[in-house]
Amino acid sequence: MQHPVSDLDPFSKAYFDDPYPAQDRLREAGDAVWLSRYGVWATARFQHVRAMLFDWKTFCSSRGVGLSDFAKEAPWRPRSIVLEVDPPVHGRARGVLNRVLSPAAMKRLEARFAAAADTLVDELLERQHFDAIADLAEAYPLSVFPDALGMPRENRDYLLPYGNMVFNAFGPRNAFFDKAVENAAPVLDWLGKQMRRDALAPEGFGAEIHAAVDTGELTAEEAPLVVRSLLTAGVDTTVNGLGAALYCLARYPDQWQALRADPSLAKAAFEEAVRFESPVQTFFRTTTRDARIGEVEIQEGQKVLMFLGAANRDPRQWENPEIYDIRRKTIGHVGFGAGIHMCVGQMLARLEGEVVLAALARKVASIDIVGTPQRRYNNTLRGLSSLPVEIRAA
Ligand code: OVM
Repeated sequence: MQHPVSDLDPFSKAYFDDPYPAQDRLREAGDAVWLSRYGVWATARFQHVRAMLFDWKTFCSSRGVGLSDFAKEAPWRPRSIVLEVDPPVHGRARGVLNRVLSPAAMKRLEARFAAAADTLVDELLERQHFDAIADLAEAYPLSVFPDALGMPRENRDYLLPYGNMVFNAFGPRNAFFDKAVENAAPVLDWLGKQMRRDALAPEGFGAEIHAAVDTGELTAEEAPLVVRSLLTAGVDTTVNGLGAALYCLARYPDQWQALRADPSLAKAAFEEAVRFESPVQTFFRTTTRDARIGEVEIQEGQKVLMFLGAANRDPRQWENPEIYDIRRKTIGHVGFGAGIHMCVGQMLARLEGEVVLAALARKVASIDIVGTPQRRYNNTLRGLSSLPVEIRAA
Protein backbone atom coordinates (compact mmCIF):
# COMPACT_ATOMS: atom_id res chain seq x y z
CA MET A 1 0.00 0.00 0.00
CA GLN A 2 1.53 3.27 -1.13
CA HIS A 3 0.02 5.94 1.04
CA PRO A 4 1.40 8.56 3.40
CA VAL A 5 1.49 7.60 7.07
CA SER A 6 1.98 9.84 10.09
CA ASP A 7 2.31 9.07 13.78
CA LEU A 8 1.14 12.61 14.66
CA ASP A 9 -1.17 12.89 17.65
CA PRO A 10 -3.47 15.80 16.73
CA PHE A 11 -5.14 15.52 20.17
CA SER A 12 -1.99 16.11 22.23
CA LYS A 13 -0.76 19.07 24.25
CA ALA A 14 2.36 19.39 22.10
CA TYR A 15 0.25 19.62 18.95
CA PHE A 16 -2.20 22.13 20.47
CA ASP A 17 0.69 24.31 21.67
CA ASP A 18 1.93 24.73 18.10
CA PRO A 19 -0.18 22.90 15.49
CA TYR A 20 1.14 24.70 12.41
CA PRO A 21 4.36 22.79 11.62
CA ALA A 22 2.48 19.48 11.94
CA GLN A 23 -0.35 20.80 9.76
CA ASP A 24 2.16 21.82 7.10
CA ARG A 25 3.67 18.32 7.14
CA LEU A 26 0.26 16.68 6.86
CA ARG A 27 -0.75 18.89 3.92
CA GLU A 28 2.54 18.21 2.15
CA ALA A 29 2.52 14.46 2.88
CA GLY A 30 -0.33 13.86 0.45
CA ASP A 31 -4.00 14.15 -0.39
CA ALA A 32 -4.86 11.95 2.58
CA VAL A 33 -2.65 10.57 5.33
CA TRP A 34 -3.08 7.50 7.55
CA LEU A 35 -2.83 8.50 11.21
CA SER A 36 -1.30 5.33 12.65
CA ARG A 37 -1.96 6.17 16.31
CA TYR A 38 -5.70 6.18 15.83
CA GLY A 39 -6.17 4.05 12.73
CA VAL A 40 -7.97 6.82 10.87
CA TRP A 41 -7.48 8.73 7.65
CA ALA A 42 -7.01 12.49 7.62
CA THR A 43 -6.83 15.32 5.14
CA ALA A 44 -5.43 18.78 5.79
CA ARG A 45 -5.82 20.17 2.26
CA PHE A 46 -8.51 22.76 1.60
CA GLN A 47 -9.71 21.22 -1.65
CA HIS A 48 -10.30 17.80 -0.10
CA VAL A 49 -11.79 19.03 3.18
CA ARG A 50 -14.24 21.10 1.16
CA ALA A 51 -15.10 18.21 -1.19
CA MET A 52 -15.69 15.89 1.78
CA LEU A 53 -18.00 18.40 3.44
CA PHE A 54 -20.15 18.52 0.30
CA ASP A 55 -20.12 14.75 -0.35
CA TRP A 56 -22.32 13.57 2.52
CA LYS A 57 -23.33 10.44 0.59
CA THR A 58 -19.76 9.13 0.69
CA PHE A 59 -18.59 10.82 3.89
CA CYS A 60 -21.48 10.43 6.30
CA SER A 61 -22.21 11.99 9.68
CA SER A 62 -24.58 9.29 10.95
CA ARG A 63 -21.70 7.15 12.25
CA GLY A 64 -20.64 10.11 14.40
CA VAL A 65 -18.46 13.12 13.65
CA GLY A 66 -15.93 12.22 16.31
CA LEU A 67 -13.36 9.43 16.50
CA SER A 68 -15.92 6.93 17.77
CA ASP A 69 -17.74 4.96 15.05
CA PHE A 70 -21.42 4.64 16.01
CA ALA A 71 -21.60 1.49 13.88
CA LYS A 72 -19.18 -0.14 16.34
CA GLU A 73 -19.73 1.72 19.64
CA ALA A 74 -22.84 3.21 21.23
CA PRO A 75 -22.72 7.04 21.27
CA TRP A 76 -21.70 8.41 24.70
CA ARG A 77 -24.87 10.54 24.73
CA PRO A 78 -28.09 10.15 22.71
CA ARG A 79 -27.04 11.20 19.24
CA SER A 80 -27.73 14.71 17.98
CA ILE A 81 -30.55 14.60 15.42
CA VAL A 82 -28.94 17.45 13.50
CA LEU A 83 -25.19 16.86 13.69
CA GLU A 84 -25.00 13.08 13.81
CA VAL A 85 -27.53 12.13 11.12
CA ASP A 86 -27.73 12.10 7.31
CA PRO A 87 -30.56 13.01 4.93
CA PRO A 88 -33.45 12.47 4.94
CA VAL A 89 -33.53 12.47 8.77
CA HIS A 90 -31.24 15.49 8.94
CA GLY A 91 -33.56 17.77 6.97
CA ARG A 92 -36.36 17.89 9.52
CA ALA A 93 -34.48 19.19 12.54
CA ARG A 94 -32.25 21.26 10.30
CA GLY A 95 -35.28 22.87 8.66
CA VAL A 96 -36.64 23.92 12.04
CA LEU A 97 -33.26 25.34 13.11
CA ASN A 98 -32.87 27.16 9.77
CA ARG A 99 -36.10 29.00 10.55
CA VAL A 100 -35.37 29.63 14.25
CA LEU A 101 -31.95 31.08 13.37
CA SER A 102 -32.99 32.76 10.10
CA PRO A 103 -31.80 36.21 8.97
CA ALA A 104 -35.22 37.61 9.98
CA ALA A 105 -34.80 36.17 13.49
CA MET A 106 -31.31 37.69 13.71
CA LYS A 107 -32.67 41.11 12.69
CA ARG A 108 -35.04 41.00 15.66
CA LEU A 109 -32.10 40.40 18.04
CA GLU A 110 -29.72 42.95 16.57
CA ALA A 111 -30.58 46.04 18.64
CA ARG A 112 -30.58 44.09 21.92
CA PHE A 113 -27.29 42.32 21.13
CA ALA A 114 -25.62 45.61 20.11
CA ALA A 115 -26.81 47.36 23.29
CA ALA A 116 -25.46 44.51 25.45
CA ALA A 117 -22.09 44.76 23.69
CA ASP A 118 -21.94 48.53 24.24
CA THR A 119 -22.76 48.15 27.93
CA LEU A 120 -20.17 45.43 28.46
CA VAL A 121 -17.41 47.39 26.68
CA ASP A 122 -18.27 50.49 28.77
CA GLU A 123 -17.92 48.41 31.95
CA LEU A 124 -14.60 47.00 30.81
CA LEU A 125 -13.33 50.49 29.99
CA GLU A 126 -13.98 51.46 33.60
CA ARG A 127 -11.86 48.52 34.76
CA GLN A 128 -9.12 48.91 32.14
CA HIS A 129 -7.44 45.64 33.25
CA PHE A 130 -9.40 42.45 32.69
CA ASP A 131 -9.28 38.99 31.19
CA ALA A 132 -10.36 39.17 27.54
CA ILE A 133 -11.51 35.54 27.69
CA ALA A 134 -13.47 35.31 30.97
CA ASP A 135 -14.67 38.90 31.09
CA LEU A 136 -15.45 39.40 27.40
CA ALA A 137 -15.28 36.34 25.12
CA GLU A 138 -17.20 34.24 27.68
CA ALA A 139 -19.17 36.97 29.42
CA TYR A 140 -20.74 38.38 26.27
CA PRO A 141 -22.27 35.17 24.81
CA LEU A 142 -23.42 34.19 28.32
CA SER A 143 -25.14 37.60 28.63
CA VAL A 144 -27.15 37.29 25.40
CA PHE A 145 -27.49 33.67 24.26
CA PRO A 146 -29.33 32.09 27.23
CA ASP A 147 -31.91 34.90 27.11
CA ALA A 148 -32.36 34.53 23.35
CA LEU A 149 -32.94 30.81 23.95
CA GLY A 150 -35.32 31.48 26.84
CA MET A 151 -33.33 29.44 29.36
CA PRO A 152 -34.05 29.36 33.08
CA ARG A 153 -31.59 31.49 35.08
CA GLU A 154 -30.19 28.80 37.33
CA ASN A 155 -26.69 27.48 36.57
CA ARG A 156 -26.37 29.11 33.16
CA ASP A 157 -22.60 28.95 33.62
CA TYR A 158 -22.91 25.15 33.24
CA LEU A 159 -23.10 25.85 29.50
CA LEU A 160 -19.31 26.21 29.34
CA PRO A 161 -18.35 22.94 31.11
CA TYR A 162 -21.04 21.15 29.13
CA GLY A 163 -19.70 22.42 25.81
CA ASN A 164 -16.17 21.57 26.91
CA MET A 165 -17.34 18.01 27.54
CA VAL A 166 -19.06 17.52 24.19
CA PHE A 167 -16.27 19.03 22.11
CA ASN A 168 -13.66 16.94 23.93
CA ALA A 169 -15.78 13.86 23.33
CA PHE A 170 -15.33 14.15 19.55
CA GLY A 171 -11.69 13.20 20.12
CA PRO A 172 -10.10 10.18 21.80
CA ARG A 173 -10.73 9.22 25.41
CA ASN A 174 -7.54 11.00 26.51
CA ALA A 175 -6.67 13.06 29.59
CA PHE A 176 -8.44 16.16 28.18
CA PHE A 177 -11.64 14.15 27.83
CA ASP A 178 -11.29 12.56 31.29
CA LYS A 179 -10.84 15.95 32.91
CA ALA A 180 -13.80 17.44 31.05
CA VAL A 181 -16.20 14.68 32.18
CA GLU A 182 -14.88 14.54 35.76
CA ASN A 183 -17.88 16.36 37.18
CA ALA A 184 -20.32 15.47 34.43
CA ALA A 185 -23.21 14.19 36.56
CA PRO A 186 -24.62 17.50 37.87
CA VAL A 187 -24.06 19.19 34.51
CA LEU A 188 -25.80 16.43 32.53
CA ASP A 189 -28.63 16.37 35.06
CA TRP A 190 -29.05 20.13 34.67
CA LEU A 191 -28.87 19.83 30.89
CA GLY A 192 -31.73 17.33 30.81
CA LYS A 193 -33.96 19.86 32.55
CA GLN A 194 -33.06 22.80 30.26
CA MET A 195 -34.27 21.01 27.14
CA ARG A 196 -37.89 20.57 28.24
CA ARG A 197 -40.72 22.67 26.89
CA ASP A 198 -41.94 23.69 30.36
CA ALA A 199 -38.46 24.91 31.38
CA LEU A 200 -38.22 27.41 28.53
CA ALA A 201 -39.62 30.94 28.32
CA PRO A 202 -42.68 31.43 26.05
CA GLU A 203 -40.57 33.45 23.63
CA GLY A 204 -37.16 32.44 22.36
CA PHE A 205 -35.35 29.82 20.27
CA GLY A 206 -36.35 27.06 22.70
CA ALA A 207 -40.09 27.79 22.53
CA GLU A 208 -39.91 28.09 18.75
CA ILE A 209 -38.28 24.66 18.50
CA HIS A 210 -40.95 23.11 20.73
CA ALA A 211 -43.67 24.82 18.67
CA ALA A 212 -42.52 22.64 15.76
CA VAL A 213 -44.16 19.74 17.61
CA ASP A 214 -47.55 21.46 17.19
CA THR A 215 -47.04 21.77 13.41
CA GLY A 216 -45.94 18.14 13.13
CA GLU A 217 -42.38 18.99 12.01
CA LEU A 218 -40.86 17.35 15.10
CA THR A 219 -42.08 14.74 17.55
CA ALA A 220 -42.33 15.52 21.26
CA GLU A 221 -39.29 13.27 21.78
CA GLU A 222 -37.23 15.08 19.15
CA ALA A 223 -37.83 18.70 20.19
CA PRO A 224 -35.77 18.55 23.43
CA LEU A 225 -32.88 17.08 21.46
CA VAL A 226 -32.96 19.95 18.99
CA VAL A 227 -32.88 22.38 21.91
CA ARG A 228 -29.90 20.40 23.20
CA SER A 229 -28.06 21.08 19.94
CA LEU A 230 -28.31 24.82 20.58
CA LEU A 231 -27.24 24.41 24.20
CA THR A 232 -24.26 22.37 23.01
CA ALA A 233 -23.08 24.26 19.97
CA GLY A 234 -24.26 27.78 20.80
CA VAL A 235 -21.81 29.02 23.41
CA ASP A 236 -18.31 27.47 23.41
CA THR A 237 -18.01 27.96 19.66
CA THR A 238 -18.87 31.65 19.86
CA VAL A 239 -16.69 32.11 22.94
CA ASN A 240 -13.71 30.77 21.00
CA GLY A 241 -14.62 32.81 17.91
CA LEU A 242 -14.70 36.00 19.96
CA GLY A 243 -11.57 34.93 21.83
CA ALA A 244 -9.81 34.37 18.51
CA ALA A 245 -10.77 37.82 17.26
CA LEU A 246 -9.64 39.52 20.48
CA TYR A 247 -6.36 37.60 20.49
CA CYS A 248 -5.73 38.59 16.85
CA LEU A 249 -6.57 42.26 17.35
CA ALA A 250 -4.38 42.42 20.47
CA ARG A 251 -1.44 40.77 18.67
CA TYR A 252 -1.66 42.66 15.38
CA PRO A 253 -1.89 46.40 16.11
CA ASP A 254 -1.96 47.39 12.43
CA GLN A 255 -5.15 45.37 12.01
CA TRP A 256 -6.59 46.87 15.19
CA GLN A 257 -5.86 50.36 13.86
CA ALA A 258 -7.48 49.48 10.53
CA LEU A 259 -10.58 48.37 12.41
CA ARG A 260 -10.63 51.51 14.55
CA ALA A 261 -10.32 53.68 11.44
CA ASP A 262 -13.30 51.90 9.89
CA PRO A 263 -15.57 50.13 12.42
CA SER A 264 -17.65 48.80 9.52
CA LEU A 265 -14.82 46.24 9.15
CA ALA A 266 -15.97 44.57 12.40
CA LYS A 267 -17.80 41.79 10.55
CA ALA A 268 -14.77 41.11 8.34
CA ALA A 269 -12.39 41.18 11.33
CA PHE A 270 -14.49 38.50 13.04
CA GLU A 271 -14.72 36.35 9.91
CA GLU A 272 -10.98 36.50 9.32
CA ALA A 273 -10.40 35.47 12.94
CA VAL A 274 -12.61 32.42 12.35
CA ARG A 275 -10.47 31.53 9.33
CA PHE A 276 -7.18 32.33 11.04
CA GLU A 277 -7.74 30.49 14.34
CA SER A 278 -10.53 28.12 13.27
CA PRO A 279 -12.19 27.72 16.69
CA VAL A 280 -13.65 24.39 15.53
CA GLN A 281 -10.44 22.69 14.38
CA THR A 282 -11.57 19.27 13.25
CA PHE A 283 -14.49 16.95 12.61
CA PHE A 284 -14.62 13.37 11.37
CA ARG A 285 -16.73 11.73 8.73
CA THR A 286 -17.11 7.98 8.01
CA THR A 287 -16.98 6.48 4.52
CA THR A 288 -20.19 4.76 3.40
CA ARG A 289 -18.45 3.14 0.41
CA ASP A 290 -15.02 2.87 -1.15
CA ALA A 291 -13.84 6.42 -1.78
CA ARG A 292 -10.95 8.48 -3.09
CA ILE A 293 -9.32 11.55 -1.66
CA GLY A 294 -7.18 12.79 -4.51
CA GLU A 295 -4.88 9.88 -5.31
CA VAL A 296 -5.52 8.01 -2.08
CA GLU A 297 -8.02 5.15 -2.03
CA ILE A 298 -10.04 4.68 1.13
CA GLN A 299 -12.21 1.70 1.95
CA GLU A 300 -15.80 1.70 3.17
CA GLY A 301 -16.29 2.11 6.93
CA GLN A 302 -13.22 4.26 7.60
CA LYS A 303 -13.07 7.33 9.81
CA VAL A 304 -11.64 10.40 8.04
CA LEU A 305 -10.48 13.42 10.03
CA MET A 306 -11.03 16.78 8.34
CA PHE A 307 -8.56 19.44 9.46
CA LEU A 308 -10.75 22.53 9.03
CA GLY A 309 -8.09 24.75 10.60
CA ALA A 310 -5.35 23.43 8.33
CA ALA A 311 -7.61 23.82 5.29
CA ASN A 312 -8.14 27.44 6.27
CA ARG A 313 -4.37 27.93 6.11
CA ASP A 314 -3.65 25.88 3.01
CA PRO A 315 -1.27 27.94 0.83
CA ARG A 316 -2.86 26.28 -2.24
CA GLN A 317 -5.99 28.27 -1.40
CA TRP A 318 -4.86 31.31 0.59
CA GLU A 319 -2.25 33.95 -0.03
CA ASN A 320 -0.08 34.41 3.06
CA PRO A 321 -2.45 32.28 5.13
CA GLU A 322 -0.47 32.86 8.32
CA ILE A 323 -1.24 36.58 8.22
CA TYR A 324 -4.34 37.95 9.95
CA ASP A 325 -5.68 40.43 7.40
CA ILE A 326 -9.13 41.90 8.00
CA ARG A 327 -9.33 43.08 4.39
CA ARG A 328 -8.81 39.56 3.03
CA LYS A 329 -11.51 37.87 0.96
CA THR A 330 -12.39 35.11 3.41
CA ILE A 331 -15.24 33.71 1.34
CA GLY A 332 -15.14 29.94 1.12
CA HIS A 333 -13.27 29.31 4.37
CA VAL A 334 -14.44 26.16 6.15
CA GLY A 335 -14.36 27.50 9.72
CA PHE A 336 -18.16 27.07 9.81
CA GLY A 337 -17.98 23.90 7.71
CA ALA A 338 -19.70 23.72 4.31
CA GLY A 339 -22.53 21.81 2.65
CA ILE A 340 -25.63 20.45 4.36
CA HIS A 341 -24.17 20.51 7.87
CA MET A 342 -22.65 24.00 7.60
CA CYS A 343 -23.05 25.82 10.91
CA VAL A 344 -26.73 26.64 11.36
CA GLY A 345 -25.86 29.31 13.95
CA GLN A 346 -23.30 31.11 11.81
CA MET A 347 -25.40 34.26 11.50
CA LEU A 348 -25.88 34.37 15.26
CA ALA A 349 -22.13 33.93 15.77
CA ARG A 350 -21.41 36.68 13.24
CA LEU A 351 -23.92 39.00 14.88
CA GLU A 352 -22.24 38.50 18.26
CA GLY A 353 -18.79 38.94 16.76
CA GLU A 354 -19.74 42.03 14.81
CA VAL A 355 -21.43 43.94 17.63
CA VAL A 356 -18.62 43.23 20.11
CA LEU A 357 -15.84 44.22 17.70
CA ALA A 358 -17.77 47.28 16.51
CA ALA A 359 -18.28 48.45 20.11
CA LEU A 360 -14.54 48.03 20.76
CA ALA A 361 -13.62 49.80 17.53
CA ARG A 362 -15.76 52.82 18.42
CA LYS A 363 -14.89 53.11 22.11
CA VAL A 364 -11.38 51.73 22.62
CA ALA A 365 -8.06 53.26 21.55
CA SER A 366 -5.67 50.42 22.43
CA ILE A 367 -5.66 46.78 23.52
CA ASP A 368 -2.43 45.61 25.15
CA ILE A 369 -1.62 42.09 26.31
CA VAL A 370 -0.32 42.49 29.87
CA GLY A 371 0.16 38.87 30.96
CA THR A 372 0.92 35.47 29.48
CA PRO A 373 -1.98 34.09 27.44
CA GLN A 374 -3.01 30.61 28.60
CA ARG A 375 -4.22 28.00 26.14
CA ARG A 376 -7.39 26.00 26.77
CA TYR A 377 -6.80 22.40 25.69
CA ASN A 378 -9.72 20.75 23.96
CA ASN A 379 -9.89 17.88 21.45
CA THR A 380 -11.95 19.96 18.98
CA LEU A 381 -11.94 23.61 20.00
CA ARG A 382 -8.97 25.93 19.70
CA GLY A 383 -8.74 28.89 22.02
CA LEU A 384 -7.38 30.46 25.17
CA SER A 385 -8.47 30.13 28.77
CA SER A 386 -6.92 33.46 29.72
CA LEU A 387 -5.80 36.62 27.94
CA PRO A 388 -4.92 39.41 30.39
CA VAL A 389 -5.33 42.79 28.69
CA GLU A 390 -5.37 46.48 29.36
CA ILE A 391 -7.53 48.79 27.26
CA ARG A 392 -7.65 52.56 27.02
CA ALA A 393 -10.61 54.68 26.05
CA ALA A 394 -10.66 56.37 22.65
C1 OVM B 1 -25.25 19.06 18.42
C2 OVM B 1 -23.90 19.67 18.19
C3 OVM B 1 -22.94 19.47 19.11
C4 OVM B 1 -21.68 20.01 18.94
C5 OVM B 1 -21.38 20.75 17.82
C6 OVM B 1 -22.35 20.95 16.90
C7 OVM B 1 -20.81 22.32 15.67
C8 OVM B 1 -23.63 20.42 17.09
O1 OVM B 1 -25.48 18.54 19.52
O2 OVM B 1 -26.09 19.06 17.53
O3 OVM B 1 -22.07 21.69 15.80
